[in-house]
Amino acid sequence: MATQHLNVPDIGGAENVEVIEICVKPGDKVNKDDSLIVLESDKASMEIPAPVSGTVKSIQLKVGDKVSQGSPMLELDIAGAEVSQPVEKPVEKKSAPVAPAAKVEPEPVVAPPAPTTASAVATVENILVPDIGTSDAVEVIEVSVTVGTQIAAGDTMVVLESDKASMEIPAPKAGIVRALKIKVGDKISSGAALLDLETTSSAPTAAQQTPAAAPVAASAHATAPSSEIPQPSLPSTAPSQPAAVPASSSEVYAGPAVRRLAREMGIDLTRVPGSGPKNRIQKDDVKRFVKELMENRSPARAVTGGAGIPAVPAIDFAQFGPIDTQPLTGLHKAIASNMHRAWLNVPHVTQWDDADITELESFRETLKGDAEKRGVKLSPLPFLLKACVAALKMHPKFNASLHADGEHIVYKQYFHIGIAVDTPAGLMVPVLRDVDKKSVWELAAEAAELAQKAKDRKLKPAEMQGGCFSISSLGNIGGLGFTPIVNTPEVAILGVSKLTVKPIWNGSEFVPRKMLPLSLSYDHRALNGGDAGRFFATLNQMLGDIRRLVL
Ligand code: CAO
Repeated sequence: MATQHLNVPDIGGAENVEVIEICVKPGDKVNKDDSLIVLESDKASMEIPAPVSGTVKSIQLKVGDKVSQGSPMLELDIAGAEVSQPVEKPVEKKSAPVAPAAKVEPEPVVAPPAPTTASAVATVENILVPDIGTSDAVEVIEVSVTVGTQIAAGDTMVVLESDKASMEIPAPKAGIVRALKIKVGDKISSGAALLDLETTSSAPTAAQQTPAAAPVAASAHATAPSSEIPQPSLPSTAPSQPAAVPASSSEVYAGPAVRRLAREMGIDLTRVPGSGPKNRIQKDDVKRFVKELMENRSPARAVTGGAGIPAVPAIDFAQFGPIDTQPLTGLHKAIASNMHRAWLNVPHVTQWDDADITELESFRETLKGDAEKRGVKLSPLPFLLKACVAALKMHPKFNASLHADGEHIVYKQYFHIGIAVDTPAGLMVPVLRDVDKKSVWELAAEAAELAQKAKDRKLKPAEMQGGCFSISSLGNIGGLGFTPIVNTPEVAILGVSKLTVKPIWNGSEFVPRKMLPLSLSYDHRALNGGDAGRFFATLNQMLGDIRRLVL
């Protein structure tokens, strides 16, 4: 048995940070990564995890103390073999933009190695994973450089995939890759070593020495990326949410050990009520939640109505024949979770109609030459976007969101429309901004560009947020119709199926008309059948005679 004196580790240069909670007392046995104390700066809270397992011998601080790196924390009796383990460093992150009020307790990461000493001519710098906006380890799905590659500042070094989306990590500066520290399939967090970069600068900058060690700065970067260090792009497949309810477990107030326990038990932390100070979720809360689930009681404060839903039994399909089981990608899981959330929270209704687009199609045909000259492909989609804006303007209830407080409805005075894009990685919904202010040509070009970016997994978070309404077009694929799921917190979505020529009675005879099958799903809390009928009437009028769009 040996005693290790633990001091407050590197907390990103923050000083005089308040101790808001001491999670242990003398005599407590702690496991590696169990929370020892919780600090709170004016920007965020951070948890200091135990670097090793042991027994708390004494505690050198109390709630309310102001501490900095190096302040004595506590003494831990530990097994001799573990004494040499380094103290792990806490990393705090910003809350996800969708839930600004939520607190984040990210996973700790091992303190990064010191960068190589600079030479007068060339410096080899150890480039670390910057703040990637999530506390969980994320998978390396692509290494975009090799040893010897000359890269420019901003070039993609690696592509990571979190449980939210994929993200590219850009080079902080130009240089030559001298060594790679990661490979495809590795799971890494902010602060992990990425690669060694030979640069021509005479000394590494402070920012490069500790990219993951400056939580306060990291928070600031979240809204205003540093011009010196390119920030990773973190596309979120989650549509923007009304504030107040944590949208994912990375946004709840819980420490690493609790998060690990929840992961092991398959528990969604957003559903677990926290009993600790400031509603922090503790291990006992997770265990209590599981017990309640097992006893088939409805756990308190469940966020959705999912708690009482009977589970689908796990089945060993191999008993029926050969199978091939593949892991779901993080993106796929995030998409599934968003769909599930929307499906559980939104009382859906879908209405159907056909729009007569015979004239629109003739007009589009006449534009083919122009389209070719402009290098743009003109499908019915940009016309649908314009017609939807006209309908949204006439029926503002469709350009709205229910407020999270359940007391208000928010009418938007901007017209951003999401388009569902079918990609090999799953369904993504980039958003075209200010559709009302753009021409059909501009919309055609922008939709094609965003769709391509989605397919290449190059969408940035901003390109997927802020939608007011969505269009999901399966027209080029086929099918008579479908019930799209509302992209909550939007209140309606238009499904578009394959155009067919139908015999339509014109009062004296049947004539062949090009009919576009439309399905309009909406949140029945915000809209009703009459609203949808009127919306369709406007939409079909616009699509039937697009000259009306200029009125
Ligand atoms: N009926 C018949 N043909 C249609 C059509 C329709 N409703 N909509 C488009 N087309 C035609 C286009 O005119 C184009 O024909 P040409 O090549 O002859 O010009 C062809 O289909 C291909 O169109 P496109 O896919 O390139 O372009 P788009 O603007 O129609 O769609 C995009 C773009 C990104 C929406 C689409 O590619 C896509 O990903 N759709 C799938 C969305 C999806 O999966 N939704 C399901 C969500 S619910 O799970």
